[in-house]
Amino acid sequence: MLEPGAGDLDLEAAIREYRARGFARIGRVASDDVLAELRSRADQMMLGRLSYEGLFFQRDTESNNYDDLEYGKGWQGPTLNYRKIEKLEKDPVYWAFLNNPVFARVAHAVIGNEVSIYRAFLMNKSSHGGSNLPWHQDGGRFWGLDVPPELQIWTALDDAPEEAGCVEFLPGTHEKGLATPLGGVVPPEHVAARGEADLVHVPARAGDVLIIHNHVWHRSGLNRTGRPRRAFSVCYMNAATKCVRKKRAPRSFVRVFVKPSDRDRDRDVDRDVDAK
Ligand SMILES: O=C(O)CCC(=O)C(=O)O
Repeated sequence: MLEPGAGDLDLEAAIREYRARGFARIGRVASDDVLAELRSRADQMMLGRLSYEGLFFQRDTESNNYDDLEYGKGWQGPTLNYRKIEKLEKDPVYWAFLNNPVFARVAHAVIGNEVSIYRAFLMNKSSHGGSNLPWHQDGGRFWGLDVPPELQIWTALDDAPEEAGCVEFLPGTHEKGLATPLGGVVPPEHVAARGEADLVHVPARAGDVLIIHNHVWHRSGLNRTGRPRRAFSVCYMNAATKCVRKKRAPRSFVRVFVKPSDRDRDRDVDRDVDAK
């Protein structure tokens, strides 16, 4: 599943950079075989040939304009022009990849021993161009969590050069926390006040991995290559993080990096509790 040598990447240096700037490259982690499998599974899901209960889809616009996106419509029939698929942890190959030992080392170093995921999703900019994702932060009131998560691990499934809409960052913007309590898109007046002179484009090759602080201002433009530009992004957090939403039943979050022997132990404890 992993690129030969992925186990030797200098993760400590990357984590230092992520802490200072809000993002860092960790290098090439995914092998060609797993990339091909992840791409194929994403396409099969979009086309409705592979499906899991509870997958979340968002179709992209025909106008390539982020403001025209529609919400809450789910899967709208077979097309490769979906922008997002969430809940990819339901797929065994995505699940195995997001549990890989390189990501485990990063997550344990940043978060601690007990880790869960908030979300695991595909960000797709289809061959039609996708849409322009504005400066945003990944957190805020809509996330409904008692403690804001700080670690996302992003993997390029295709090459993502600048013309494909690579991810762009404003370094250091994670340090001041959320621009607004709501989170999400950073209001243009905040961007104007800070300035964009030090904007960093981070082009990537398929298999490259970035670590991204949830609060760093990041965005991505249109895909002008005529080929899909897909990426897999996972938000990891401390397993003690609780959902505080009130309108619906609180979410529970799946634990990751759990050794099979620990799962057996947890099951034994459950059985023990059930028996009492
Ligand atoms: O892939 C992209 O264009 C952006 C992804 C992103 O915003 C994220 O992973 O948080």
